[in-house]
Amino acid sequence: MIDLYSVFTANGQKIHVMLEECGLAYRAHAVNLYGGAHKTAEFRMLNPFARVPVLVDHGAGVTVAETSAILEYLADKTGRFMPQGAGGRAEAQQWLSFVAANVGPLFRGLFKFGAAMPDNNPAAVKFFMTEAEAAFAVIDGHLEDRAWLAGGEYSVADIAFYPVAATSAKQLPQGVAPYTNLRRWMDVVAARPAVVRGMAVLAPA
Ligand SMILES: N[C@@H](CCC(=O)N[C@@H](CS)C(=O)NCC(=O)O)C(=O)O
Repeated sequence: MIDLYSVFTANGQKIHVMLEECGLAYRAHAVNLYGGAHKTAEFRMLNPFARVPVLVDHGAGVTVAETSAILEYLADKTGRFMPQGAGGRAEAQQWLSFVAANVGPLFRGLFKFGAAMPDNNPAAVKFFMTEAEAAFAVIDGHLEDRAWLAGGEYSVADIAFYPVAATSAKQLPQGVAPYTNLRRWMDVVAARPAVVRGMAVLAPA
């Protein structure tokens, strides 16, 4: 059995979608971030970085945090959603890293300085917004002549980016409206039954 400690945000949704795509049995536990549940000594035993999501695979004796590491772990475990050739695999890891290490933190900054502290630091908001829009423009351009982000197939790279486009991008003034190729790709990903199920996991009642 797999236990997933998570929240209803893009970072959580990446893993919810992957688990649903892989058809793995799991229990999703909502972590009360506002109550500081992730800062306890008990939680830091699972993830020293005090962040969600964290996955505990009891059968394998594995505990893993960081969305890109969790996605790669599940891809290795199931043999799914990671292109098999060296080139395709490297490409998937490149886009996975770009989303987790670059795009994700931009939206974290935008939330912290924008939604969480409105009008407190307009320069910071402008910086994070401009960078996030530039990242979306890069991904939109990349999708101009391809159906998927990497390796010519649906992969962990698409699974990592879809929740960011569907959820986090709402923080941008125009959302995903300016990005035609991205919206075409989103429509295809959104129609997958596992994506529909995964995006709804831990949704507030
Ligand atoms: N780099 C991490 C980011 C995870 C992250 O920022 N999670 C947020 C929730 S979406 C969190 O735990 N925030 C708690 C905090 O910042 O104290 C990953 O990819 O897993």
